Amino acid sequence: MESPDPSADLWRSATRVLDQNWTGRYTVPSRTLYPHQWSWDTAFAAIGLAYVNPGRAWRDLRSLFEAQWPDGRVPHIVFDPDVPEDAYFPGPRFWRVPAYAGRPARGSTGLVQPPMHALAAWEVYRHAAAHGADAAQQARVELDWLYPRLVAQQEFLGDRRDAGGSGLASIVHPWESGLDNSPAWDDALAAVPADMSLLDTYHRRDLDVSDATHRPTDSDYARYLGLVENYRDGGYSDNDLALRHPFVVECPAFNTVLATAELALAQIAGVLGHPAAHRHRERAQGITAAITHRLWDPESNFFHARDVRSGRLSPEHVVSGLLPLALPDLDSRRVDTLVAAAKSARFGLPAPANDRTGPSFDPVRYWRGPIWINVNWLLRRGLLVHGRRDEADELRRALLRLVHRNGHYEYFHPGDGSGLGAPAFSWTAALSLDLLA
Ligand code: 2M8
Repeated sequence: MESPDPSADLWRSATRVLDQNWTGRYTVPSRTLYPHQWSWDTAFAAIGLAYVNPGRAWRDLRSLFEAQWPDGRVPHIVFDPDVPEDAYFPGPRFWRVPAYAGRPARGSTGLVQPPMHALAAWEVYRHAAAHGADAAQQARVELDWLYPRLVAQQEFLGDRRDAGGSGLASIVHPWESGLDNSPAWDDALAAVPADMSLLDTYHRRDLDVSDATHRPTDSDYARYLGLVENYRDGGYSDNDLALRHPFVVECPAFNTVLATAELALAQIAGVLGHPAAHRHRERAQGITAAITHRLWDPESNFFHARDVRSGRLSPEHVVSGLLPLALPDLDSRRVDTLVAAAKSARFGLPAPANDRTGPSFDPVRYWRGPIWINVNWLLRRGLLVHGRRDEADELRRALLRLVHRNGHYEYFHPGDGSGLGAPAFSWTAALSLDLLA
């Protein structure tokens, strides 16, 4: 039987999950599977913490940005020195990140993830006053500390990572997308050698704690490791990426987040009295234009990932192709087309990670079929940005129902809604708080 006040119930359980996953310095995505700090998970956690504990939201963001590299990149994982090497694979030793002056004690990877942090910082700031004058004052101080670091993060992605010279940031590894084994990468990954012997030397820790049918396959992992080795052995340099690295891809979701970050930075610059607000808005417009120009396929009427090396668009229809809906400057024809696609038999709201009608759809395998709360949260933002209030509210209610009935799981079965992956997952809990508020 459902509780008489499902919202209060959900609020309490979400807060509990965030409390349990707080280490004292940052929030882990999940105690079982991901025992370190992940980049975009930190941003989503902060969006929820904004309602219940803004001090912790700021601490979380600070912990992550304290590990920012001098070139501006914010690592996709910041390792906890107190967690044993074998608690997560690939752990700190595998990455061999070069030492540099001032590097904090915590090691990191050399990859990035979608830059959700400017939006998160803006959201925490926006809600700070509701927690009193001290919280409002702290928010201002934290924004001031974060702003130049957020700008450096954007500059790294916009300059060093513009491997296609198109005004878009490229990812050099599927892990950078956050949508790890999405079919969007299948075509580009086919050109990456899968050295299966790499797996003889390492132990896939993820398979000790989760069901192998839910996780990326061994041949995916062989390619993932080979890609890290190549990038790592080149000193994590981004020079001539398209010539030196076998996986260089422009993702519509990653670049949508990049543009959204510029818009959040414009707001932050306004509050801080920096003259750069206009420049941030111009950058967002430039990225929007490049996404439309480079990643829209007029044949399929959809956004697809582009392989910079081959120049080809991925043929797959996956949820990342819906996310440009979150761009305020997207033209109304594409907005209508995307909303129709989201509601069509391919997806349906809440949207699964992959086209339900396509051959690569797998309802349990991670980013190849299940429903994820964070991408649906972004989709809902897109619906709101374009004034689709009814659809946005319907999606909000469906997401809350899903989590309330099944728990704060990492992802959900797109058929029966059952919870899959890690239980007590931070971004599911955090974004539930935002959806409830
Ligand atoms: C998943 O990715 C990690 C690698 O970064 C993994 O599979 O081990 C993805 O779902 C990613 O989006 C997420 O940030 C991370 C931690 O929740 O897990």
